[in-house]
Amino acid sequence: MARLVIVSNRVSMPRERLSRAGGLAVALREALNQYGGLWFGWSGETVAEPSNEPRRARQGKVDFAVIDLSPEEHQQFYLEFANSILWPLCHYRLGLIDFRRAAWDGYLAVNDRFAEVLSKLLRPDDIVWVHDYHFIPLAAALRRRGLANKIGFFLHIPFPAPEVLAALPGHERLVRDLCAYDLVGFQTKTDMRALTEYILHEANGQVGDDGHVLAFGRSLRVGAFPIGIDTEDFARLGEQAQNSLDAQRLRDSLGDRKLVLGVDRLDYSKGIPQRFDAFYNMLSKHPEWRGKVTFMQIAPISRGEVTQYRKLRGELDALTGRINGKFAEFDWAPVRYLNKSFPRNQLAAFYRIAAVGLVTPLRDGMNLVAKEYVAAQNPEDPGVLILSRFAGAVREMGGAVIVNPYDPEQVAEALVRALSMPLDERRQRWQYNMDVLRANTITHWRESFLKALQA
Ligand code: ADQ
Repeated sequence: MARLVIVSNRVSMPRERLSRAGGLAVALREALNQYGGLWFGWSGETVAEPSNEPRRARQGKVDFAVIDLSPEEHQQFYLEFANSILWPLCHYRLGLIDFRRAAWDGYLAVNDRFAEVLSKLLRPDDIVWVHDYHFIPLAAALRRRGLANKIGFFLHIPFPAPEVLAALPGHERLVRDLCAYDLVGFQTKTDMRALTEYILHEANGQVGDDGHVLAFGRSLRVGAFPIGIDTEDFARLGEQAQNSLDAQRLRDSLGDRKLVLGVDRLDYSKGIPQRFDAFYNMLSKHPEWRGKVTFMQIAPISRGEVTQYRKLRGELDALTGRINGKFAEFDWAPVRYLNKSFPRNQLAAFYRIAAVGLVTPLRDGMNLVAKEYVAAQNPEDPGVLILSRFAGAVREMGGAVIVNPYDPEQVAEALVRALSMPLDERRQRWQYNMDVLRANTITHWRESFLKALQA
């Protein structure tokens, strides 16, 4: 196939360890390693006068090109528009939106500058694959420069229903720019339908059964491409982890207590305070479980400069203290709360040991942790996945115990049920999920998106 060019906000250069939490970086590095091509994006650095001359590197078949942001660009584009406006909007949290026109202008201007730099790196037959909400207007900015390449876009987060999207000043422009892509991919059919509803009812466009869209004088395709994981790799990591030193230490520290595990970036979309509340509820209503179960929440700090994220940290610090203060015994602390990230093999050890994977986002594009948890289980004695009905992954993980994360009592009951579930049922549920994960891997995701883009 022609050269593949991937654009994402944060590019990890070859020597940088992929230690930052984030499904996107892991998924993309795996994709490019196989195809070869160019990865273009932000360096992660801010400098007073950023150059339009990208820094380059090469590793194997992959070229990297990154540019820096100015402090003002970083503020308006990244902290404000992307992470304090689009992120809460797409996660249905209108109350958290902090709209400023300067942020919107900054967002468009950064997209324009990225298009300017990228247009000089592109060859006419390159296939361009742009990732995520930071770059919705990028294709339109490239088209203004006369580029006719095939350009696809994948949105990793949910796409809001038209009524919600309409709260964003400038929503018409955003959707018009989105239609400058040739293919727009979503995690689920629900996200896809949210866009097609908008096209039909707000933009006077047309939508065919096959995802063909006519709008704003352009013709494009839309589709659902649920992202997967490297299933076999996680299964192998899980198996190897079984006998690792980390696994042994964790088991020793638990004694004969069962482990309930949560792993998330520290983000308000993940429903972590509600999850703590559910655990509190379970210990209150089911005293028989006191001293018999430990809840470990791993949540590395993310977007620490954004006010809402700082507030969340304070809230979780207090909740941890409250639960441990109320229920802990001299030889047992109910909650272990860790603000750090772990390498994949260590994470796999934790997944493998956990009797319950507690994944309860209030809204999530997909949620890869749910899938990783399933893949790392021991097939002979698998743990139970408890999954929010608002995670994209729920469409595929029919073997999970499905919950409403806003209902702490229901989640508490689900915990009791999962912790006491008979082996036969656990195996059946796990097998169902694992079959799905084996059929829809990260490779399958990448290939089906690129095939649709090339078609
Ligand atoms: P995220 O919101 O970052 O991704 P998620 O899909 O769960 O959420 O991916 C997180 C990734 O980071 C997983 O691979 C996980 O293993 C890793 N991770 C999380 N905590 C970690 C820790 N403490 N230590 C090490 N690794 C950790 C966005 C969207 C999701 C969508 C993905 C991919 O918000 O909905 O599933 O992109 O499209």
